Amino acid sequence: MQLFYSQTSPYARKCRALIIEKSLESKIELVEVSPLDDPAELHAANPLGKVPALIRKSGPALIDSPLICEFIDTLDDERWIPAKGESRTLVMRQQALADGMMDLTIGRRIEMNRPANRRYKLWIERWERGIARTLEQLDSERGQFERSVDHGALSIAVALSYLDLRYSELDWRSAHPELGAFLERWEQRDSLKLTAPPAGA
Ligand SMILES: N[C@@H](CCC(=O)N[C@@H](CS)C(=O)NCC(=O)O)C(=O)O
Repeated sequence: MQLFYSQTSPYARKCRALIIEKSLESKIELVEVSPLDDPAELHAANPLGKVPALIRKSGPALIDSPLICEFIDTLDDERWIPAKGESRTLVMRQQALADGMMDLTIGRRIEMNRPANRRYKLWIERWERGIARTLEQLDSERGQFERSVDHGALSIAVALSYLDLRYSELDWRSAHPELGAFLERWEQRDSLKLTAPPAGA
């Protein structure tokens, strides 16, 4: 199998980190692509032109990181996403909050990359408020995930780390020191160490 990824994509990082946590590196080859260069092999796997995308031995390629992670989790007997019940719902919800915060961070970043006089302040501020609210929410429900080692906690760690990469002006640790400590613990794991975006990315 092959996973198309880019080094800075937080969605792809979730998949790569999960592969490492589950020691599945020998089953999935990582193929680095640059989605903005429109590589034909990525478009063949994912018409949306986005990473991650997973080419399997048979069957259609999988797209969208929650689906890809769900599939990766079935490749061995160790469950990072609970199979059913409220624990599953909570992990999927944590992933949705994490992915949503990545979406907001990316939206903001695209806008910030425009020349200053062409940025749309309304959207930037809207996305920043969404990020602030999501951090508040995550902090308020920290007890549900801060000591967990599962896909929900992994997703949140990746999303927080992405704030540091793409919204580094935001001093989120001052308001949310326990979330900072949570990320620090995850950043000591190989899964996050080995998938960290390159310096200056
Ligand atoms: N919901 C998707 C989002 C994937 C996504 O937006 N990937 C970005 C990289 S961070 C991408 O490939 N963007 C290229 C583009 O939009 O053309 C997922 O969870 O996999």
